[in-house]
Formats: sequence, C-alpha cells, structure tokens
Amino acid sequence: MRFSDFFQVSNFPYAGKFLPKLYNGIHKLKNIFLQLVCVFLKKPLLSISLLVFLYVFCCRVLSMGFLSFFENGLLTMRKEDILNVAPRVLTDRQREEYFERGFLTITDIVSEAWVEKLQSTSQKFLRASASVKESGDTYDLGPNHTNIKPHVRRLKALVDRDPIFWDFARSIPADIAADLVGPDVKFHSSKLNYKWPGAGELVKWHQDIPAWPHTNYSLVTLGVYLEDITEDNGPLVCIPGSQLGPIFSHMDDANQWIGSISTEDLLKVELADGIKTVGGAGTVVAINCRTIHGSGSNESQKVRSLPLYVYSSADAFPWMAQPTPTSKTGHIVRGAPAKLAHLDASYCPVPPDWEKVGYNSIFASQDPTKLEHS
Ligand SMILES: O=C(O)CCC(=O)C(=O)O
Repeated sequence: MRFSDFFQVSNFPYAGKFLPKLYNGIHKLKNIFLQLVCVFLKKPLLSISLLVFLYVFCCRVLSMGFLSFFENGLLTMRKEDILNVAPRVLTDRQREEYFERGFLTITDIVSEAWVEKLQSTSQKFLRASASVKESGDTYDLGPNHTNIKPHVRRLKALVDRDPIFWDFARSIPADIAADLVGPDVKFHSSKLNYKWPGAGELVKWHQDIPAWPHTNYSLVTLGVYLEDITEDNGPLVCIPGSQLGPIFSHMDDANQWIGSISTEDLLKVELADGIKTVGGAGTVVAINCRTIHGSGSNESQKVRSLPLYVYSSADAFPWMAQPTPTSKTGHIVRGAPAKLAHLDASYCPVPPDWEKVGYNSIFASQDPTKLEHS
C-alpha cells in the first residue's frame, strides 16, 4: 500500500481531503530541497555566500528584535523623502553624511557679521550676570560665579532673551534645518552654553531626545561656534552611527533624571569612535536627537560660547511637557504647519514630568565629578 492510499482508507474524518494535501505539500518541499542541494553542488561558492548572508541577517534581526531592526534600519527620519527635496544651503553629500553619521560639521556657513552680533549680545548678558546671585529663568550659574568673575554655564531660552537671537533662529539655521528635517520646519528651543577655562566642565555622553521625546526622530540641534574651536577648548564630540542604535535611559537606579547615559550602557557604545567637531568661528555642528554626544573640558585660556538651536520637522509633536519651552516653541520657521503627525514606531524612555519637577540645565543634572569621556 502506498503512503497516499493509506490516507484514502483511513477512518480519520478529514483523511480524504486534508491528509493527501499535506502529503503533496511534503512532497513539494522535498523536491525544493533536492533542487537546492543540486544548486549548492553546482555553485558552492555562491551558495555558501548566500547562507552566510542569511545567517548574519538573522542574527542581527534576532539580536535587535524585529521591531527595532525595522525602526532603526528603515523607518526613522524618512531620509529618502527629505533628500528628494532640493537643498537650500547644504550639498547632497553633506546631507548624506548627516544621515549616515548622525551629525555634520558645516564650516564657513554663518557670516562674520552674524558671529559678531551673536558674540556682542552674549557679552551683554555675561556683563549683566554680575548682578545675578542665583540660577533662574535666564541664567544657569556655576558654583564659581561672583559679581567680579562670571561663571554662567547657560543662558536659557535664548530666543526670549534678545530679538537678535530669534532673528538668527529664523535665518541660516532654519535653512540648514530644512535641508536635514524636510521643508516644513518647526522651532523647538534654544540655549547658549558657556565653558569656562579651568572650570573642568564636561558634558557627559547623552542623547537629546530622552529629555524631550517627540512622535518622530527628525529633531536636530544646531550648535554654532562663536570662537575658533580646536581639540582642546571643549568641542562637541559625536559618536558616528549612534543615531541608529538604541535610545538609552538617562535616569539613575532610583529613577532620578541624570541627563547622561549610565556607565553600564556606555559599555555598549564605541566611545573610542567619538569625533571631535572642530572648526573656526561660524562653524555649525548639526546633531540628530538620537546621536550620542558630549564635550570635553576647556583647556584653553578663553571662554567657549556655544548657542544651540533645536528644530524638528513640522509633523513632529512632543508627547510630554517640554523641559525648556520658549515663547517661540512651535513656530513654523520654514514651509507650512503639518496636517498630519508623523510617528516613528519606536520605544523611547519616558522622562520626568518637567511641569512637576522643573528643569534647570544639563550642567545641573549631570554630576561633573564623575566623567566617562574616553
Ligand atoms: O555645551 C556643550 O558642550 C554640549 C551641549 C549639549 O550637548 C547639550 O546642551 O545638550
């Protein structure tokens, strides 16, 4: 009796219909397998390469989880859509580099006239800080601040401090943002970080998005160097490709915000790959909100002043209270407001409720006595 005849005569109720189909399926699979074996014997090199590729692909998908593989590899930032629109100020190569590495150093982009205006407005606020004794809405003061020697770590909500800062936000940085997030650009926030000689201030490794999570990861921070920045006066340091990796928690074991990535998580990051973004006054460093970055201490004799402006695509919306809102947050600075929200499918750690706990600055959140810079 043949195997198929057995099904015909069986008493099993579905034997007549179902089991012969199963038998045929097995038979076809067997044929496919035999054909594959033939191909393997005829073209062993090609077959081995294919198997190795499949093995590596499966390992990667399994180790990342299916969702994060697709979200990190395919779905974030809608790179192709953005690159399909003609750039305003960047080259295609620069835009490609931003998407590949998660950051971009753009030299000679801000005019000397703008650098001078920003510098003199910043100086005005440093002089005015002499009469300020503690941190508040305008200043984050360091421990060495006196009325004779300022130690301002941050000028907060920059665009609300002086119209010059808002005029600048709507000029060249908005064009750069349009080239990196798409033609419809929304202003998010701004601040000016100072690094004083000898103050030993480092900004520890962190990502920006955990402080202000949004529906997508288009957000870009544009840092504008107001002085010539070399390797020793506190340049921003970025880890290439880290925008495609996980978003790390910036809380400690007691679930308190620490504004930096834990020592344990940093073991998973190639810190040695960090690139110091140097350049003359007027250089802009664009950093994607997922890119791991930080900065070393200022070993020079002069203060380093760094205005930072954050933009998103118009279709990115915050899903928690914002830590550093300004009166201009949400303004469309290029293109049109969004009619649809864009959501990148991803997990993102939930920050503290800033409306309840308040936010001072990254310097106040991080403990500068414990440093993980490589
Ligand atoms: O001021 C710096 O060097 C780093 C700034 C920064 O990354 C931040 O404030 O998030």
